[in-house]
Amino acid sequence: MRVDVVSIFPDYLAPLELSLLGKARRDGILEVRVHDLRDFAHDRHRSVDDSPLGGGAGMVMKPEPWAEALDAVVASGPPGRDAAVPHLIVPGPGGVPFTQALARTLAQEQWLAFACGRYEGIDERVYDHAAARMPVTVVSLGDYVLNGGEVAVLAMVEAVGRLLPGVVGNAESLVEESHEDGLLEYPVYTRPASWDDAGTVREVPAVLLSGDHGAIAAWRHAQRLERTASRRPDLLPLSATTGALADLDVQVATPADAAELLVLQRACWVREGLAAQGRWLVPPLAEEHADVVAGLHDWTTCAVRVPSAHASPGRLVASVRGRGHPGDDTRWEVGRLMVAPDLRGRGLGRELLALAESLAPARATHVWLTTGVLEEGNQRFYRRAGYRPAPGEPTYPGAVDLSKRRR
Ligand code: JEH
Repeated sequence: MRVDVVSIFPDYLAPLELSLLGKARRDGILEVRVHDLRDFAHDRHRSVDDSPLGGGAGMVMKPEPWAEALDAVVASGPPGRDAAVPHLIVPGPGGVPFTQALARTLAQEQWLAFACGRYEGIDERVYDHAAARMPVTVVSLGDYVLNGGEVAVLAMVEAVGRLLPGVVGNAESLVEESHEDGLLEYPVYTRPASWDDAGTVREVPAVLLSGDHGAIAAWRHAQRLERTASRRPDLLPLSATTGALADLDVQVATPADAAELLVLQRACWVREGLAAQGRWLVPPLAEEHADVVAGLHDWTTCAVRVPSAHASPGRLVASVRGRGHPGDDTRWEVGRLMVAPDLRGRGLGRELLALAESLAPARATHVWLTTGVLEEGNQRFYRRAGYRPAPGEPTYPGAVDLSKRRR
């Protein structure tokens, strides 16, 4: 791939000589040419900026040097009737967001050119001049304000460059990335397993030393769900919902939620407990606070609250939890689906069930749950959601196990 960069600070692009990209350049995978915009300014002061017409703060980049510089880049292309032109990327705070998907698209191009603006930006007519000669895309690195396009170009060339065949040595790394499911990464560790950090002993989670590959995969998946919920709730399918959940606050539950979860689960299961008439134990009723806390460690639990206008959290009104079945993570288990009595009949249960199903890892082949043998309403609800009786003995006396194939 060929990359041309035009800037008034060519030295800003020096890091492109380093590390993986530097190696790619030496290996002939990537050819980077950096041009000084001032070489195309011909007045005595080689000026590239002027005050904005119509008034306003700051300065604007003049059109003539830009037009000449971009024409020179185009003219420097491979000779011949192909008349190849670069795809021009102009970093700007008002551009289309730069994403991994855009990086993948740009990695398919033979030739990219980047125009690094400064000041308040580039005279708008330069975009028209360029667009008459080549494809032009204004791209933003993110919703914050930089002083110019150079830092954005460093980021974009690095993100695109590492996708070129032969740049990232470990082909596996890129394959794994392309299997992305939109969740954040799990935390990683290396030796020593027990690290004496100046008196504080910091341990690697024991599961990673267990040799139990199923348990490790389940733990990593749960970590990914937790991180995504706390750092990037926008990525979780749950926050994208437009239905009953949309107005509510969905988070991965922590031990601070345990007391409220216990109260809600007792309220939600008491009818089932009365119907059992002591013939069997209903686990959600038998649990104490410590059991709920323990459950939060073994399961990924979603706590649903009504939003609160104040600093204090809103009331806990619903919950559901999911986990890979210990020893068999092709089975995604869902449970403890509960909705506060005053919020029933709004489809919240159905949405929470779908949410819990969506948290399953890609390798899960079926979703599995259990409900009370006397709870005909619940059984109908799950049947409508696609669940059918699971073969084999029920997990508990008084329970029916249901299962559904995934997608
Ligand atoms: C910034 C190229 C060339 C600064 C402010 C304004 C914002 C409201 N993600 C990115 N942030 N900034 C840039 C970028 C990318 N890619 C970027 C650039 C240039 C890229 C000059 N500048 C500096 C600059 C105007 N403000 C934009 N507004 C929404 C916060 C206020 C006005 C223009 C140019």
